Amino acid sequence: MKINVIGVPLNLGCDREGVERAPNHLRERGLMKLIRKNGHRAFDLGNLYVPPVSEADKFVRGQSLKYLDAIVEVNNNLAELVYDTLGGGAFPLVIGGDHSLGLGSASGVGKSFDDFGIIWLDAHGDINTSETSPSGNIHGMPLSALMGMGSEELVNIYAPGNKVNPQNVFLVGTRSLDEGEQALIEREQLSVYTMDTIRLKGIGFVAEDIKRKLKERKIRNVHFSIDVDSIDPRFAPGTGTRVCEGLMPDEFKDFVEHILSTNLIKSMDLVELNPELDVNDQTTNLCLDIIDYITARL
Ligand code: 4U7
Ligand code: MN
Ligand code: MN
Ligand code: MN
Repeated sequence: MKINVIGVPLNLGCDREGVERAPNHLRERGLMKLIRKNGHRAFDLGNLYVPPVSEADKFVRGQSLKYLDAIVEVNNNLAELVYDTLGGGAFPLVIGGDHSLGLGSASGVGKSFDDFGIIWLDAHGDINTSETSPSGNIHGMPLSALMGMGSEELVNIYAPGNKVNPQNVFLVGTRSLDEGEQALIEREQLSVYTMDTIRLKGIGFVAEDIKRKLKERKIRNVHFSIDVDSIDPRFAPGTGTRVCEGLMPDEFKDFVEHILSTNLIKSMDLVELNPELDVNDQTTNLCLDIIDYITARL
């Protein structure tokens, strides 16, 4: 398979330094060699340009969202690059950076296919809106905007309106939801597999349940967005928004195995690795191990 690696050194969505260094850090630790070892033709498309910002850009036009203009700009470019990659028959592997990049990558996927689903593996829901967000950080809002909710400027990135049908969105590993996010889940009847559900029924059951729903809804294309904070912080301390009681690395792999076996996964994000917060490169090594595990199954 042809795999295009796209680095997105973006930290404006989490408003904290360190995550922007992850794409180069992973490259320096042998990212491309690892993918090629698994038999792929891998191309490094480099890092997307992130415009410099000042404190004055933090809240523009009275917005409560931080660095809105720069984040819209980066995601618009990312969407086009993902769309071109899919059009060229390649698999986009998007390396963050913070999770606000999910807006661009999934929007690019949305333009490529009539119908697609999203699996969002994350400790958080990332479905806040400008009204419900306790932080103003856009990395907590991408999934709601992709479903057409929240700030118009986020909803209309790359193409006007919502990109994905809420019925085709699957949240997995969830264990930290804000009040407004819980209300949205109930209102939209979202498919959410919390850590409680995973502990109760097992990760294999959860994966099979998602596969069944994808089949039922005749979804042929899925974007897989992986936030490293889905994994328990004992194994992945190098991330900005740690939440305890997360996935064990083996559960993570088990899930990936089930989901990749469908051949429905057409693109992927790996986000929120912060090398500055890491302990002896433990999270970096885990990310490399994850990429190895995944690309061996693509
Ligand atoms: B991540 C948070 F309030 N919900 O909106 C928010 F807890 O991409 C965290 O999943 C968001 O890491 C985390 O700021 C976003 C907070
Ligand atoms: Mn996230
Ligand atoms: Mn998260
Ligand atoms: Mn985070």
